[in-house]
Amino acid sequence: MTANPAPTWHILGSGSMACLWSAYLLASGHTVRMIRREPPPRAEYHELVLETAAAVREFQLTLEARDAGDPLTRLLVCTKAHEVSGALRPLAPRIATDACVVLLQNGIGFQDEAARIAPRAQLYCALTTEGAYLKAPFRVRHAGIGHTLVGGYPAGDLTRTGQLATELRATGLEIRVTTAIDSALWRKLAVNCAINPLSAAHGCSNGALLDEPARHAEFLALCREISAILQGLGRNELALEVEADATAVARATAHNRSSMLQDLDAGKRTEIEYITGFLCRQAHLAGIASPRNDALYARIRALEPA
Ligand code: KPL
Repeated sequence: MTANPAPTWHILGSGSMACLWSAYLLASGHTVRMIRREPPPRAEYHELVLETAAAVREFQLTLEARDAGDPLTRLLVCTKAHEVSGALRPLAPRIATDACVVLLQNGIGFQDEAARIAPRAQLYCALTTEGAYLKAPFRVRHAGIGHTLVGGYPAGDLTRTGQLATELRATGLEIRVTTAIDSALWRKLAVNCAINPLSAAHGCSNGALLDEPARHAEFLALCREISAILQGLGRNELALEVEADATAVARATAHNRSSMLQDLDAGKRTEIEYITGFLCRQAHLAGIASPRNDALYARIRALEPA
C-alpha cells in the first residue's frame, strides 16, 4: 500500500452500508466513487445525505460506470453476498495489482469466488456491527454506533491490515484488526444461521425469537443443531458458544428485523445460500445430519422471489 494521504475509494453497491461508508470516507477527505451497475453516460454526481444523532451532513458523491477505465486501488464491496461475484467480475480488468479489496457481507463462500476473480489483489473481509438504514436512496441514517473488524483473507498479514485499518480509522469509525478473520466469519455465520432464517420464516423481530416459548424452543433446538455441526467440523470452541452468542445478539438487536426478513419483505433474494446453505453443504460433505437447517433453507428458498 502506498503512503497516499487520501487515496480514492471505489464503492460497489448503493445500499445502506455503501452510503454509510461513502459518507464517512468523504467526510475524512477521501475521494469516493460509487460504481453503478447501470452506467451513467459519464461520471455524474449525486447528493448523499448522512444523518446521525448529532447532525445531518450533505456530500457530493461521484457515480461511475463499471467500465470507467481508471485502475481501482481501493475497493469496498458492499453488495449482498450473492451479488459479489457478478459485481466483481466485470471490474476484474480494472483491479490494480496489490489493490485493497474489502468484502463487507454476511456469510461464507463468496470470499473464495472473489479471490479467484481478483487473484492479484490483497483481499480483506470486514464484519461490522454499525447499524444503518436508508431513509431514501442516497439518504442514510447511522442508527447504531458499532465497530468493524477487518482481516486479510485467507490469511492475515498484520502489517498490511494495520495500514488499511489506520486509513479507515480516519473516518472516525471504530476499526479493529484481526489475524484470524476465518474464526470471526464462522462465529458470525453461526449467529446468522440461528437468527436470520428463523426470524424470516416467522416474520418476527430478532427479540421475538426469545420471547415466545414455542419460538424460543425452536431457536434453542436450531442452536443445538448448529453447534453439533460445528463440532462435527472440528470447530469445538465455537460450537460451545453458539447458543450464548446467538442469544446475546438476538437480545442486543431485539427490535431489529434481520436482514433476511427485510430482503423477503422487499421481495428480494436473500443471502440464505451463503448462510444456512453454506452450513448445510459443509454438513452434508462431512456426513453430519442437519435436518432443521435443511428445512429452514428450503423454507426460505420457497419464500424468495422466483
Ligand atoms: O447480522 C444480522 C442480520 O440481520 O443480518 C443480525 C446480527 C442478525 C442482526 O439483525
